[in-house]
Amino acid sequence: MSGTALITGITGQDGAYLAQLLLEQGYQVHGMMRRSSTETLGRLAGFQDDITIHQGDLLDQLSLVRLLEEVKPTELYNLAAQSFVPTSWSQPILTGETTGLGVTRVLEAIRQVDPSIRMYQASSSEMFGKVQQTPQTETTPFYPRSPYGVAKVYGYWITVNYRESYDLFASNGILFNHESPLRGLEFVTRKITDGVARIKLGVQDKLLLGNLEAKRDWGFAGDFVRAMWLMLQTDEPGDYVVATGEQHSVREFCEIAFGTVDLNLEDYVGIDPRFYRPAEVETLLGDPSKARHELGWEPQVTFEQLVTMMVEEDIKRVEREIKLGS
Ligand code: NAP
Ligand code: G4F
Repeated sequence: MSGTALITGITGQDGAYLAQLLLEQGYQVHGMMRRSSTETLGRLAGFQDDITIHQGDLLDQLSLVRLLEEVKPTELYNLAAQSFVPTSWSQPILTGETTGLGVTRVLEAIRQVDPSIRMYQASSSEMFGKVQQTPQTETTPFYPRSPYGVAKVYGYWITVNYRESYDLFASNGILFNHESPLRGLEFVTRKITDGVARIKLGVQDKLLLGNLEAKRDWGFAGDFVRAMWLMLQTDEPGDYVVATGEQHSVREFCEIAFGTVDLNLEDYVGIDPRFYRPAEVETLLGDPSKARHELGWEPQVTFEQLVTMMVEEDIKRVEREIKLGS
């Protein structure tokens, strides 16, 4: 018998992939979204009617308590966050309130309403920041490099603390970067694939980026949400690194993306210092051995397949936009 799942951050990239996976597993899926004056459910197109959407906000404790009382979830996936690293320097307090303290609000709501709810916390490889060892594992010390990373470290430890203090089933997924055609346009991978599509179709001339030498361990979001679900099906809660174990630079991502449409990045990519960060995470590489052995998790989509999939989907979307505009 599958249960009832509540996803905070249902309107985001991971919310959409996770909701689809849980529906396939037979769950009743509920999603929390914050009030907005514009439509934010676009990523749920095609299966939105199968999900029950509720309003709520990580900044509002009462809304979380009410939601848990109403939905009575067996599993809660806390994906909501201010998740864009550069914004965490321009809005550090909002980021701390949402991405950090928001986790305590969710844990407190669980404690108050039903301590048997299993909780997944969306922790991040950004916590490793200025990396203290390579590859990074569950025991690598954290050294965050942005207000976002600092807030995620708080969210990680408050999850561990509530597990140890109150015996909650609360697990952290330390997820490395994961991307898809549903990725927000401000993140570097999607900015590149959207730029490549626009340049190929003649509606953009240049693509301006920041640090091309930064290295990330990039995977496919559809693979990574499977690890989130597996973490809540174990006998005991725990913390897991989820990564591909393979690293590429932003430059390499660009080379493959432009290569997919027979263009050279040198002809189109420019550097704009506005996209450099006050403190950079230069390199991230995860060791997912624990997730492989204890969860049986393996990524299915390769780096090249991911880049190609994103470029192809952006080309289709930009073509549709051009048609609609003409
Ligand atoms: P995303 O696309 O930016 O989605 C974030 C979600 O949080 C959106 O649904 C957003 O709602 C919601 N949200 C923001 N502030 C909120 C608030 N105050 N109350 C309620 N909801 C709020 O992020 P993602 O890529 O899906 O990532 C999901 C989670 O995993 C995040 O916690 C992120 O930090 C973490 N993570 C992501 C990665 C990655 O590579 N993608 C890696 C490690 C960890 P709106 O639509 O209204 O903005
Ligand atoms: O795509 P990004 O903005 O992702 P970042 O900062 O690694 O954070 C993402 O992954 C984290 C997991 O490690 C998540 F926790 C977080 O929520 C988010 O999903 O930037 C990746 C790299 C950076 O080193 C950045 O300096 O790309 C470099 N970069 C170079 N030019 C750029 C650009 N990043 C962006 N966003 N835009 C550029 O023009």
